[in-house]
Amino acid sequence: MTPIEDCREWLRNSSPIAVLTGAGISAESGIPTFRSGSAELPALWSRYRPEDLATPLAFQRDPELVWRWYDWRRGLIARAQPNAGHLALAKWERGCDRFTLITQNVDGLHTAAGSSRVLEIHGSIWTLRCLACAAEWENHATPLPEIPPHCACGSMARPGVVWFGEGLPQGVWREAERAVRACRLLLVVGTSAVVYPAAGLVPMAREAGARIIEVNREETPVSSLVDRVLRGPAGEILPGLLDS
Ligand code: BJW
Ligand code: ZN
Repeated sequence: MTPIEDCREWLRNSSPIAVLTGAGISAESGIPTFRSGSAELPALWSRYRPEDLATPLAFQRDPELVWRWYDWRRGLIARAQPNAGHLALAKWERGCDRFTLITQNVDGLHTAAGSSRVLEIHGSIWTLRCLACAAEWENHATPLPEIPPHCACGSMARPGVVWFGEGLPQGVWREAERAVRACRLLLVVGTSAVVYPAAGLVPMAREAGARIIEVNREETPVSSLVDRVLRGPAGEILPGLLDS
C-alpha cells in the first residue's frame, strides 16, 4: 500500500480521531504563516518576528504598533475564504463519531468552513479583552475604527489571543489534552511544531499509543516521531486523504 492508502485505512478504522492544525492550513487561503518566509509580507511587517509582536512586553511598549499588526491581519482574514483543506476536515467531522479539532490558529477559518467543535488553544483574533475589567467581546470590524480599541469602561482593549509567556485558556487546553490522550489517531497539519505547549501534544499522543500522520510542506521537529509523513500542501493532500 502507498503511504496515503495506509493513512486512509487508518482514518477509516480509528476512533477517536484528533487533529492539530497550525498556520500552514490557512496558507492556501492567503494568510501568511509565522515562520515560513516573508516574501509575501508588506515591507513593514516583514521586519518583525512573532516573538517581537506577540508578547505582553511588546504590547506594553507599543500597543499601537501591535494593534496595527492585528488590524492588518484581521483585514486579510476577513477577505479570506476557507480552502479545500479546511472544508475536507469539516466534511470528515460530519461522518465521524468521535472527532476533536484542535487549532493553534486564531483566524476562525475552521468554523467558517463548517467545523462545529473547534478548540482554539491560542484564542481568537475576533475577540477583544479589556485590560482593566477583563470584559470580553466579539468584534469583526475591519479596519478597526479606533487603534488601540477601548472597552465601554474606558480602558484599553487587547486582542483575545495567547501571547508568548502567557498560559493557554485552561478549560480549552484541558479538553485538548484529554482528546489527544484518548485518540487512536492524531493528524498533525501545517504546524512547524516549535511552539509549546501545543507542540507537546504530538509526543503526548505517541506516549498514549496513537498513530500519528503529519501533513506539511516541510520537515518539522516531529516528522521523526510520526508514523506517516505526507509532504505537500494541505489544500491538496487533505481532500484526497479524507474524501471517503
Ligand atoms: C504548510 C503549508 C501548506 C506552510 N500546507 N503545510 C517548552 C520548550 C521551549 C519553549 C517553551 C516551552 N514551553 C513554553 C515555552 C515558551 C513559548 C514557546 O513555545 N517558545 C518557542 C518559540 C521556543 N511558549 C509560550 O510562551 C506559550 N505559553 C506558555 O507556555 O505559558 C506557560 C505559562 C504557564 C502558566 C502561566 C504563564 C505561562 C504560549 C505560546 C503562544 C503562541 N502564540 C502565537 C501567537 C498567537 C496570536 C496570533 O496569532 O497573533 O501563536 S505565536 C504563533 O506560533 C501563533 C501560532 O499559533 C504558533 C505556532 O505557529 P504554527 O501554527 O506552527 O505556524 P508556523 O508559521 O510556525 O508554521 C507553519 C507550518 O506550516 C510550517 O511547518 C510550514 O512548512 C507549513 N506549511 N504552508 C501544509 N500549504
Ligand atoms: Zn473594561
